[in-house]
Amino acid sequence: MLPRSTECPVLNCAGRRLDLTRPIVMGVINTTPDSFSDGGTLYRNAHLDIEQAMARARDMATAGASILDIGGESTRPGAQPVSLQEEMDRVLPLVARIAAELPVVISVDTSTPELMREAARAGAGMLNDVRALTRAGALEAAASTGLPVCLMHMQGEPGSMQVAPHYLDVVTEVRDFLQDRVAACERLGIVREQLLLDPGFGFGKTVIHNMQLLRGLPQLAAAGFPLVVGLSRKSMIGKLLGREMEQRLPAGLALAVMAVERGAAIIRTHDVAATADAVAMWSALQEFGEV
Ligand code: 8Y4
Repeated sequence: MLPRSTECPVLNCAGRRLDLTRPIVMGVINTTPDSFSDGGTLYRNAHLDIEQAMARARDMATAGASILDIGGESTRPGAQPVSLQEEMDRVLPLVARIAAELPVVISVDTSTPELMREAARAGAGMLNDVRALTRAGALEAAASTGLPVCLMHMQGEPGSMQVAPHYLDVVTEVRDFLQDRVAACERLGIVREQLLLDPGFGFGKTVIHNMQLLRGLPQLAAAGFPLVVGLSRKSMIGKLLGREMEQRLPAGLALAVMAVERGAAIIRTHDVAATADAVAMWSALQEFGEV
């Protein structure tokens, strides 16, 4: 079995330590109106929204999430672009509340340099960028925070990425892209020990590409960086098994265990309690074999 990461099993997340000796769970807290609150009705109440998100965050922390990932931009195809102010207003109050109240590492899902800086000030412990710090100023902003960064692979842009994904060899291309982004980070002074990598399941990938990436995960893990994997509820499950969104949990758990078996360090999921148990069962068997 491959190690979760060859070295440095502990990340420094703004003073909170993240032990990656065993695989851990990152819970998804979405603040976008189309996936949170009551379906984006015209009348929205910021106070109620934040209390609802806090209740979700508390539940996830109790259920075993070590990290909570907070995003204010929807990356689903066809989603409305979000202004900087709106993204800040959605994310920052929640970061501050969670930092004050819950013993978790807060990851901020953003590609926006200004939000990276402000989120770090508000108490974020990690940055998660689906654009791998490719936006103007993002490398500099991330470097200035000193926080660990998850670099994710995406082919194209959210609006059009699923139109015609194409690769000659998806595993090699994803690995080479991420390697280039690691080099770009290092040039700006972000040390390797603070970097995590993610193949970006579903981001400009067909079901076949996703399957090839999951089977090829050990080749990505071999680079020695902790791997973040997000497969929970994604359309791959719908397409392969014909399951609607509400019926994707069992397959999501299977995928989580398969990812961990192939070297994933962090599982990003909407279903924290079930995923934490699935991953803990994997760790129990793993440690049984080690003694
Ligand atoms: C159903 C459920 C359908 C979820 C689509 C989705 C990842 C990520 C997202 C990921 C990292 C999503 C922000 C897409 N996915 N960040 N973010 N890795 N690091 N879609 O796989 O969850 S959002």
